Parts: sequence; C-alpha cells; structure tokens
Amino acid sequence: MKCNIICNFAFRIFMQMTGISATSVSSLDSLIEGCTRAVVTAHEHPDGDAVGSTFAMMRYLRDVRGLDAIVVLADEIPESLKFIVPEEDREHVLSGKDSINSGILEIASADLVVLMDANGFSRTGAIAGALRESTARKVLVDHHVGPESGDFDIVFSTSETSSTSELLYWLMMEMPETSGDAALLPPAAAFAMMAGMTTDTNNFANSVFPSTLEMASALIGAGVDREYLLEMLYNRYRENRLRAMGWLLGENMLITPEGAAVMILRQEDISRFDIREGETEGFVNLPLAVENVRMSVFIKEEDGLFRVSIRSKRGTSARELASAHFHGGGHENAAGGKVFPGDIPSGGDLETYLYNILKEFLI
Ligand SMILES: [Mn+2]
Repeated sequence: MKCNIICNFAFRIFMQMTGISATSVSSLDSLIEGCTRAVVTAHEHPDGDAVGSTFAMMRYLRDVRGLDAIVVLADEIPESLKFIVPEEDREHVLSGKDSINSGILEIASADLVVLMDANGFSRTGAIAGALRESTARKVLVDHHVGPESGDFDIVFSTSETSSTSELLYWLMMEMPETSGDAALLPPAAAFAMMAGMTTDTNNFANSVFPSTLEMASALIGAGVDREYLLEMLYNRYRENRLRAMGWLLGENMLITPEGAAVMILRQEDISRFDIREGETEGFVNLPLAVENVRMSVFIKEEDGLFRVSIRSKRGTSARELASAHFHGGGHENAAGGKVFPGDIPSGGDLETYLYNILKEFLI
C-alpha cells in the first residue's frame, strides 16, 4: 500500500480489526498448503459481493495455489451478475437447485471450505447441513457482525470494511505471492473483487472507507476496467425491471407519518412484470431519496413467505428492526429478514402487521 504515515497508521488499525495479521496470514498460508480440494461458498440468494468474493477466492486457490477449487452456492447466480464469472470458468461454479446434489458431493470430498460474505453456515441455505457436517478445514472471510467463529479454524471478520470483496483484497495483498502488488492478482479475481465492492457500496454511495478507495485505486492501476464493469452492472437491465420500479414507486409505495417507506411486491406482481431473480436489486434504496424517510422496507413474496429488505439513514438501525421483528440481521443501515405467514396475527393482513411494527419501532 503506497501512502503516507497517517494512512499507514489507519491501515494498521484496519488490519488489526480484520484479524489480518502476520500470524493469521501465515496460518492461512500453511492451512491452504496442506489442502487439495476446496469449496468456496457464500450466503443464499447471492448478491454481487457474494459472487465476486467467492469467484475471486476460487481463482486465487486454483491459479495461485494450484488447488482443485470450486464455488458452490445454494441459489442460482442472478442473470445480471453472471458476467462476473467468465464463460471458461462456469464449470467451476455450481449454483442453484439443479446443482445442489453435486454441490453437496463436492462439499463432502473437500478438505478446505471457505465461507465468504456470511457470518455463519446458517446463512447458506440448502447446503448449510452439508457444510456443517464437513470434516474439512474451515475458513471464514466476512464483513457482517456476529461471526459464528466456533465453526471455523481461521476467521477474518470485521464490519469496518465496505464488503467481503474488499476484505479479501487486503487479505490477498498480505499473502506471500502478491506481496502487496495488485498487478500480481489473477486478472479475473481482481475484476470480481472490484465488482463485489462496487455493488456492496452501491457504487461508492455507502460504507466507503479510506481503504476502499485505496483498493479501487490499486485495482484500476492494475488494469481493472471500471467503465466496462459499470456498463455491465447498471446499464443492462430488462425493460421489465424499470416498469416494475415505476409501478412500485408510483402506485405501491406507502410512506408512514413516522418516516417509514414500505413497498410490497406480491407473487401476482412478480408474474405480471415477469420479474426474475436479482431484478429487484436496489429497489429498497430508492425511497431513501425522500427527505423525511428514515427507513425503507421492501417486501417480496417468495416460496410462501415474504423476504424483507431494509435500508435506513444514519441514526436509525435497519439491523435492529431486522433482528427484533423479521428473524434477520445484517449491517447497521442495510439488513434483511423474513415474515412467515404465521407471524401475521390471524384475521390480520401483512400491511397492517408491518405498519404496526414500524410505527412502534420509529416512535
Ligand atoms: Mn457483502
């Protein structure tokens, strides 16, 4: 890292918080050295950070360390994020229901499991049981609070970073092969980490730390094409997504007097707009543009329950709301959870249930 004394000091503190130290890096180095088959995984319903960080880690383990590494994810990578994984690498990525059985076989035969972008196996969906039962060595790299550290041999965890992709980047910079030079990363891994950081910060709009900009600067310097990345991330949607967004904001969004915005996308709306997995990404951020909105809640009906995404402005805790009322958690200003049909009092409806919770929470 090229920077001045103050920056170096901030960087040392950052490294201390992440668990990245000379000792932990050398433990990771020797742990990888003793392994041959790796499964890299992340939370269910993978987002850009989950895809970017798992793919980058897989490429590092294959290209740099010579392991037989593969990515296994419980849910399919959204169509809009598939560009992060180049065509020639698709055979090393198992994602979605059709690949669950082969994914579980891979987990059973791996001697190294790396969990990225989730604080524990409980977040990994349909493969959680196989991951827990695996006798492989286990490594966690994550930026959510409350890591389930007991399940892992080595833990790299801090919420003081933009994304898991950023945390992985700094970890890789400490590994002996790169010795701090981003140009020595496998190019596809560098691109994937830039993608994960960019989506998790909402293109540098939130959770940006000095280290985040250092990372971006080094990766652009190393040849990552950010213009191409932005084109692929933000200018390639299907018309349906914008039509659904227009309807949600125009006809569906309700703003309560307490400053909560609520949008609900039900199964019939999903069918009507032909909304596919990943196509509602970012909707939850939009109502925060309204001055008196402190918290935005986006509900999406799915498989007989309601998935809840929450964003909040500084001073209002999305995480608290998610953990207190929606069986979830996350970051201070970006969290998620679920509403099960049984949560709604009999005779009541989802809307009233939500408004009561939000009213009480925001008073
Ligand atoms: Mn993340």
